[in-house]
Formats: sequence, C-alpha cells, structure tokens
Amino acid sequence: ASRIPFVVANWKINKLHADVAEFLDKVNGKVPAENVVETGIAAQDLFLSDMVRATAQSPIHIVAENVHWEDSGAYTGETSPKALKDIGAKYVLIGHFERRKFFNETDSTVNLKVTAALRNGLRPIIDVDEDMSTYAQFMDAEPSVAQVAAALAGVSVDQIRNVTLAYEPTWAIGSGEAASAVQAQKAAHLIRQTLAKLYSPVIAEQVRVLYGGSVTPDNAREIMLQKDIDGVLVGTSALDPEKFLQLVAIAQ
Ligand code: G2H
Repeated sequence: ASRIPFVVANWKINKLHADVAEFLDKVNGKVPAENVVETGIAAQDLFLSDMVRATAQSPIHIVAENVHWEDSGAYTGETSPKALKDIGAKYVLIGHFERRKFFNETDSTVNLKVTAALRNGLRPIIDVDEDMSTYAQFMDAEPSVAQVAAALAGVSVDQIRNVTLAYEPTWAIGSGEAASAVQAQKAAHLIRQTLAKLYSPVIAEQVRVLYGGSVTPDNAREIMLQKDIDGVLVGTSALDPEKFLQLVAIAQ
C-alpha cells in the first residue's frame, strides 16, 4: 500500500483575519508537493475563501471544520457542502469530539454529513474517539468501532477511497498529553481491521488513518513511524507556522 502522508492543521476558532494571512505567507512555498506529503489547514468557514485564494499556487488544501447534511434550503446558520465545494474547499472534518461534545453531533448526523460531503465531491476526514461508556477510562486508547461503522454506513467502495479517518482520544485533545506511539498504533490498527471487515483487506490498506491529540514536533516522529498511522491532525501546535512546517517535514 502506498498511502501518502497527510498533515492536517485544525485551527478551530483561533486566529483572526490578519493572522491567517500572515501564517499562509510564512508557509507558502515551503510545503512539499502533494504526492510527497499532503497538507491541509482547517479553519472557520468565514476564512476559507480567502485561504483558497491565498494558497492557489501552493499544494496546501483548505479544510472546513464542519458541514451541513443538506445541499441547500432553510437551515439558518449552517454551511452547505455544495457551497464549500463551490469555493474550492477540498476536505471537511466531520465528527470531531468537540462537535460531538458541545454541539450534540451524533453517529447519525455524522453519517449524514459524511454522505453529503462525498456526494458533493468533498473529502471527509472523519474523527473517531472512544465509546462514551469507556470515556471515563482515561488513557485507554480504544477507538469506537461503532463510530467507524456508523459514520461509514452507505459509503460505497468507490467513495471510501476519498475518506480519511482520524483517531483522537478524548483525553489527548488539547490536554498536552498525547497517546504514546504504541497506543496510537494499536488504535489505528483497530480502525484498519474495522475497515477490512466493512470493505475488504485491500481497501483497508488504502484508506488513510491519522492520529490527533496533543501532537507536537517532539512527539510526531515516533507516532508517524507507526505502520498504520499515515499522518497527524494537529490543533495547538499547528497554530504556529514554524511548528506546522516542522510537522510537515517530519511526515516526509
Ligand atoms: C485535537 C487536536 C486537533 P490538539 O482536537 O484536532 O487538537 O492538537 O490541540 O490536541
């Protein structure tokens, strides 16, 4: 299997307009071609059009942090997958733990969003965390197989190639306490086994699985060396352009 490494920054609702421009100025021209390492930056919707323009000459892909499941209609305050595609966004994060926790995202809305993204030509990066029943068991890096299966319901063999999965243990998100490389590998392997059951062993080897949760340039190398881990989804560290470039260099 030749899975291209993938480094995705998730800025969440940090950064203002001027900070976004400054960051992109600093990284443009310093990111490798997308057949070496793919790079993405997820930001608030209102910056995405500007970011697409600012990275027009760069291999950096622009990523939305959320999407609605209907293409259009009366859904005040939501963002249409069709509109995201229209402005040139390439990927969309779906089902991040913060969305599940603070905005009542469920396995069923995650699935609706995944299929809406795919039908509109956006590539979903699906976040998976622990079963809520094991949520209290800190440091037990066990992704929810049920979340993976539910998110992918109705996703065809052809579509799954456009999906990336990201394991983010709840206790590692923004905590400064990343999973160990061994824990992250174990979790990514379980996700790949689940893909093998849902699709086929061949397809399971083609789909990218990322690790996210307190990734830094210091811990990323060991995590990315793991057999089943194809890259990282990075919040806090990726707010800094130097650290973002270091993470991309490590992925090479
Ligand atoms: C986890 C991650 C990015 P951080 O949410 O999705 O953030 O790197 O700050 O833990």
